[in-house]
Amino acid sequence: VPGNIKDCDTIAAVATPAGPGGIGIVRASGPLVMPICRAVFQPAHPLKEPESFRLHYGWAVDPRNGTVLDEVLCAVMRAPRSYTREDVLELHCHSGPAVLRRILDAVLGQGARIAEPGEFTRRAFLNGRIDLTQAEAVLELTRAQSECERAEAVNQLEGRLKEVLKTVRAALLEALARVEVAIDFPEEDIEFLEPSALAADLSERALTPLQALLRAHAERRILREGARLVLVGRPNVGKSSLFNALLGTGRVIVSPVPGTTRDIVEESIELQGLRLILADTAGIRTGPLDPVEDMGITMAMGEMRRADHIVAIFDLNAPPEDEDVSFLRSAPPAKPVTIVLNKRDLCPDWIRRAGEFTRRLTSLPAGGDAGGLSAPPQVVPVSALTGEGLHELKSAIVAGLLAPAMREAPPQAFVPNLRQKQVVEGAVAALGRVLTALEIQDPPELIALDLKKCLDEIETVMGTRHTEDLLDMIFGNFCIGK
Ligand SMILES: Nc1nc2c(ncn2[C@@H]2O[C@H](COP(=O)(O)OP(=O)(O)OP(=O)(O)O)[C@@H](O)[C@H]2O)c(=O)[nH]1
Ligand SMILES: [Mg+2]
Repeated sequence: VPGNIKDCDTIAAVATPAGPGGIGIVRASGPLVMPICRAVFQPAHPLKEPESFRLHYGWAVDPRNGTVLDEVLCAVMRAPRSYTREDVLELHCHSGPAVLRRILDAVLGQGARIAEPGEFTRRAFLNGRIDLTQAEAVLELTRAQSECERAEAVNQLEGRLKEVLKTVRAALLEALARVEVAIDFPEEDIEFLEPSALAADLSERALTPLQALLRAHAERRILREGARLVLVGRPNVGKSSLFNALLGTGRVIVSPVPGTTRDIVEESIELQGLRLILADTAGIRTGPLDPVEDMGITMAMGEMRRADHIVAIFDLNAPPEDEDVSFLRSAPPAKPVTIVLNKRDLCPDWIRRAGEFTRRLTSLPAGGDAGGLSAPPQVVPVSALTGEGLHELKSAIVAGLLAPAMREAPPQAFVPNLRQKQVVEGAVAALGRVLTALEIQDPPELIALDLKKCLDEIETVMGTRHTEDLLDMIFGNFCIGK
């Protein structure tokens, strides 16, 4: 928040990296910039005052004794149309350590102080030229090593993330205003707090865009670091065989005995340029089991929660029973799943069979939040033994991990950074509670609490405050005095 005395100082720093180079820049920002410029810069052609946004040729001098320090170009950017929204001075000189030191020293001698790291950009934020996401983008731009990082940071600097958050914030403020009215006027029949309409609105205008941000973040991480893939299914369906087939080696034991695999075995592979860690697991079944197999099953369930993508394997020749899909219920909601129907070589009629199988799978009761099957997953019939269908499976896996846009043009719009992602997760969690509360018609006070929490998170990302805005919203949009 501006008002801090330190934010009124004139700051100065060398803006270019240390060491000999073509050009070095000394930059200053703040109220003393014009007098500093008059004292330190001696124009080659007499000027009353350097014009804003022009380069002026001349000399940098030490005002204390008139010593000429270097031949320079001087640029002045007058407030408020500058990087910091304050008066800004840039002296472009020859980049030598002694030159830069002397020019900076001359500027400091006129009443500026040395800038702290990032202070110019911080002022741009404090003075409202950019929001926090853009300030962070500047930092990311200066750090970007790859083309992908650069493109994402520029995207964020242009304000894409800010725009998304702004619309989400507007939706949250509107919802909060409606809820606050319901709190203030409980006796009135307020048609605008119609819970299901409000929930639908919030889900579309807030939850969906926030989830898209998180997905974009996950996809970027997958592009850079690779993804975890887990093979799960009932015993003997051919998980280990498929693991070996994808790897192209006989890495793990395959046998006709159900319950062969106990430990989790991991190997890394590359599919269409994507790095993947593939995990084979113990077949999941219930009933009296020996303790080692039981531990294996627990580990398999844990691996399902950890993985970025679940490959659920079935034996095409054994029609699925209720129990066969039950293991998918322990998958976290919305975790992407690919269904593999294995052993198609044993079934001459496998195309028709696969159709039946898919219909049966999707009609089985998936359970409350069996997120895995809530969106229709891709179904791929294969034979781990002969390798038929493996190519299709690989494509399906890659498609499941990355949205097509991401594969063709990797840097997708507005990918949040880690800090932003964590805060957005908090917002999504709070929003989830709001939607549940609306559904079960909790008192508006409770709903308001989580809405505010969600709003706080969004504003933490943007770096704004909301109390004034909220009041404006209530009085601006509703006819309270009625
Ligand atoms: N014909 C045929 N047999 C297969 C295929 N895939 C696996 N099998 C056989 O099915 C049996 C079980 O294979 P595994 O790969 O060990 O099965 P799993 O799912 O890892 O079994 P557990 O580790 O016990 O859970 C073995 O005898 C395999 O040779 C296939 O595509 N076609
Ligand atoms: Mg196995």
